[in-house]
Amino acid sequence: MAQDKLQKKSSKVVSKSATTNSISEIQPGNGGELHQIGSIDQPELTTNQGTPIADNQNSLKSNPRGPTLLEDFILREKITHFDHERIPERIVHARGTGIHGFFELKKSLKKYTKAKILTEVGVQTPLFTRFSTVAGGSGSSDTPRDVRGFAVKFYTKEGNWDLVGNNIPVFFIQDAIKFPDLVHAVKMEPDRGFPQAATAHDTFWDFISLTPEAMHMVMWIMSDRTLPRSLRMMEGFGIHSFRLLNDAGESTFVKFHWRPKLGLQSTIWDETVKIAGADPDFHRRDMFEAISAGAFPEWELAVQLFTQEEADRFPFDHLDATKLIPEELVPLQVIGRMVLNRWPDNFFAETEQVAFCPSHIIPGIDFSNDPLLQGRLFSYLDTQLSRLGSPNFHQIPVNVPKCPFANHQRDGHMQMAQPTGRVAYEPNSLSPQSPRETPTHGFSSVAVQESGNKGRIRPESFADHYSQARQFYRSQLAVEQAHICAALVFELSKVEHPHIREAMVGHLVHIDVHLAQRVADGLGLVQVPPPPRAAVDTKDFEPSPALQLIGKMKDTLQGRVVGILAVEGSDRKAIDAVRKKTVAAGASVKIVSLKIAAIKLSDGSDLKVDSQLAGTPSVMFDAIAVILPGSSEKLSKEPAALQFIRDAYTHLKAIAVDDGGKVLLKAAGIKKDIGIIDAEAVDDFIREAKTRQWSREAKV
Ligand code: HDE
Repeated sequence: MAQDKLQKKSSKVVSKSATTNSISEIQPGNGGELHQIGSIDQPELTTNQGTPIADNQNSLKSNPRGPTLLEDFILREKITHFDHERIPERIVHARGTGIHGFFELKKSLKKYTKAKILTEVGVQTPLFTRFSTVAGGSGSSDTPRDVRGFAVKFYTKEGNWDLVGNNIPVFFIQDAIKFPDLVHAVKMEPDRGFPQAATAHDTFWDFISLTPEAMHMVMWIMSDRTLPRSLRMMEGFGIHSFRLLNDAGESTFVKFHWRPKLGLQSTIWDETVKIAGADPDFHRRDMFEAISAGAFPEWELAVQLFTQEEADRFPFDHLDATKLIPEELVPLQVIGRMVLNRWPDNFFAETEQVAFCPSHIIPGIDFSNDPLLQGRLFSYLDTQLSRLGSPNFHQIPVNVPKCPFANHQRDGHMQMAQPTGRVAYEPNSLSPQSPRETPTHGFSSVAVQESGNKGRIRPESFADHYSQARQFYRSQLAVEQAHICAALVFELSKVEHPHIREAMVGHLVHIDVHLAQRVADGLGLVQVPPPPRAAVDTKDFEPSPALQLIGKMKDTLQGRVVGILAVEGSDRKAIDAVRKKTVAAGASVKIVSLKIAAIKLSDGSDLKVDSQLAGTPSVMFDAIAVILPGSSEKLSKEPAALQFIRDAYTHLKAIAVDDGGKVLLKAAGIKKDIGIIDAEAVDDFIREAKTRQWSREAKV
């Protein structure tokens, strides 16, 4: 009888028991627990076959305390589906964050390409971008020292174009055949299952020390480029040379660059390590909050264009992915912008199932002979087949082209299309409406002649492994060089085998003897080990300031977060002044206090608290203000408060303090210093908050 009542009401009612675990409340007979939800027309809960479900709380048993019956198809369907919910995670780049957006062309490349996305100025092309770390599993933290993936799927009028890049313009290896070894070396060691998402272990450095071509990339990954402050503050690079093809079939080489509007910013190592503990989702949350607040991140798309003749004169081979083309040699031309403005509806459906393939390309763009790119053209399609389980992965909504598409491919696992008619082949005479080739504007490859002997041969032009590594290192500011040295010492200190440490320092000698000496000192080596034999002499290229990171930090508070530490009795006026001006300057502000409940300020008004101090270290902020009542001695004994201000100081952040804040500053043993500002001087605070106090670093 109660069951009947439930079924009758099922389209308009919800069982209160859905939110409770109390057995008495979830008995199906407990009809009194049901209630109407106003006028909301709620859909019926059904099985996947559409059968309405009367009870989603109890499995079917032979008696109330008896065994569960095999005939309970509702239970079995639900649990079976659940058991199969996980798909294999990506072998690399498993941890990622995806966002929808658009690309808008500002400058036509019509002279070079027929691709509409690069010729139709002002047109907005929808896209989906996924940022990722490389080494960690999908549940790993956002902030290990790691390269970041920067993959963009453009849904163009002429098909999907995937530009699958990284936040570093070069790669570890020159030939795709070495990729499985590289990845096996960097991933957790197979016998022990650790470390997760870290390069600081023996197998990684063993492989690297035996792979001289990786040395340029090593300089990049040991720099703060691998510690981004935000996904919104990273550059992106297509890495390989691609080709643009115009209507006449002429080809021009191109390298793609993404440049963030917010400028570049990184964290520093000690800060990064603490962020991983305080908020493993630091980057995903930052992006989610920015998109939710309407602060849509934006990047410029820039290209480097060059001809075969120009390439022939470069002092390196542009087909070698361990080399970049300095901006000083081939300047960047900005051609458009990408704006990310819509968070996915569902993480799994979109971010997890998006399938990037460098082979997803459109007429007017073509591949170069870079052997790393050539290998990737095979790998990604193969990986999607294994990961998503079917050649029909293009039918998953996030992967579906937004232009018409039609062919005679049929069937396969999880086929969603239902084609009609008897014709599934081409050419045919039976179905005049069926899809046909379009030689006029269909995809065509560049017509170049290839010659030479077949063989497994590395070209001589790929032999210089150290010159660009040296150029990178020597282009860095002193602070940046110090960070590279410290990172190498940290990483190699985690290596158990001394011969690997020594071999690595040997390579550094080729890059820069002072660098090698500093790292050798840091590792406690008695002398700098001899360098390995190099195939060619290392060249002294001109330093390229464009390779710096700190130099690309923008003088802005946009995208930054200021934390204000306040307690009961803190001064309302001081808090309001800091908050108002920093928000006006573009920052977001969060109030941190001892408890999460609202606090009463000096004037008796209430202040909403955003985060609790013990769970919110200052690493969550770019700058802090400490506004405390004069009598804040008690807080000065609070370890979390002391750590809050000490870390902000050590991490070279601007700190604004009122008189009460000064008491905490003193208790933390911090003396007056650059970047420590009177809370009343908000403009000074804002100026200092836009940067880090690099000159403080030597002291801390
Ligand atoms: Fe990838 N890479 N990769 N890679 N890669 C994958 O494809 C591979 C390389 C990059 O957000 C996999 O869908 C080979 C360079 C990004 O979904 C796999 C080689 C660059 C992403 C694969 C490389 C990248 C991947 C794993 C050497 C920068 C994440 C899952 C020839 C230009 C895309 C997947 C996303 C993902 C293979 C080298 C970037 C296994 C064989 C160089 C951003 O197919």
